[in-house]
Amino acid sequence: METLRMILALPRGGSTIADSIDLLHGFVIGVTMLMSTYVFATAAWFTIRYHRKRDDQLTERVTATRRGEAFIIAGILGTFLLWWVIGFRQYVDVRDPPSDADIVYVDAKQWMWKFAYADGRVSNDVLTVPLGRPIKLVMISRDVIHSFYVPGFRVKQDVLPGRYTTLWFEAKEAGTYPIWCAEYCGVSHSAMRGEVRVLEADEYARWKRAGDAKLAGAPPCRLPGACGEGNLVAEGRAVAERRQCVACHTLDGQKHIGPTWARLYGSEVTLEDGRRVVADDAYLTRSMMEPNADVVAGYRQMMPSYRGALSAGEVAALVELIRSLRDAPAPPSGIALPRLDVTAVKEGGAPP
Ligand code: HEC
Ligand SMILES: [Cu+2]
Repeated sequence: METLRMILALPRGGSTIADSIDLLHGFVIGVTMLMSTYVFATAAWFTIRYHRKRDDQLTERVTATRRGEAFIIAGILGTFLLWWVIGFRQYVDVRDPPSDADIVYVDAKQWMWKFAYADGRVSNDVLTVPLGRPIKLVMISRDVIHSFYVPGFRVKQDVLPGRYTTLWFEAKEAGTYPIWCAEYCGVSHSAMRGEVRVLEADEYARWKRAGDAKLAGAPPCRLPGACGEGNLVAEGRAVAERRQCVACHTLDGQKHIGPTWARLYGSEVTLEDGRRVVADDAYLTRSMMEPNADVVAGYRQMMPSYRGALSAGEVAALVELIRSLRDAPAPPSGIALPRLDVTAVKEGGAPP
């Protein structure tokens, strides 16, 4: 396996899925090489064995037995199906992030990667993550299609303008792993590089503390309950106020013009057309950008579209806020709680 990795010039596999991906990769290459060697050897042998010796010589009639044919068909089909079974299981692993993964928001643009962490930290081109923790990236592009590729982790995902895609990995070895953009995206495409820095737990804690000192200078949380939850959540509350989301949505579980955000994240939502969808990051962002696409059952379509109106950072903050409310306690029934900011918004009015 190690030799094959060297021949193919692959970097060491630093993520939990890397070894199984390499194993399938090696298996496919091994079988293909073996089969092509067999085909070429047979061709060479036939060339010698059935070489025409006289001008009027006719080739012998060669027939295969039924059993031989069945064996070959079953063998080839079986091999392909085996690849598929292994590959499908890996695909499910790669596509399905663990539910406790830490989320990092990725904003790609010509020609850099911007990372926003749940606690309010941001960084350019360098993604710092702890060792042995699943990390889920929620990614969007500001301009053209990019592709987030970390060869050392054996993961790659297109990053599209106007649509959120996700990718997850868990590093199993500390170190730095190069990030490449794997989709030609303009003049400096080849310079669109970054790196993932994987730190051991104590080093990561030190890195976080250094960042906290810097974040201490950030504006304090203005809303009750936001303090101590991490700054992106506080930021989300500020954005929800500023953008008047709270004119229609509550954070405390009460129904208003729109559905409440409490316990929304990860729940199953029934839509007007009968579909049931899970409220994940992609659904939430789509709800903001294309509110007409998934209208929640029991509500009128009156939410304005925020496409182009919200920056990627604001969207990340809003999603993080909604995520922080997933375990919010049920509201005391029948008692109207004071709401954050009740501002009358014209029906279907444009966002301020
Ligand atoms: C004019 C009132 C109004 C405003 C302002 C508004 N929304 Fe909505 N929103 C709604 C209504 C009504 C629905 C339910 C119908 C639908 O899905 O379109 C909804 C649905 C949603 C959903 C899906 C909720 C679910 O239960 O599945 C999300 C997420 C959402 N809004 C986020 C936002 C964000 C973020 C903002 C501010 C940037 C915002 N909304 C501003 C009225 C509003
Ligand atoms: Cu790119």
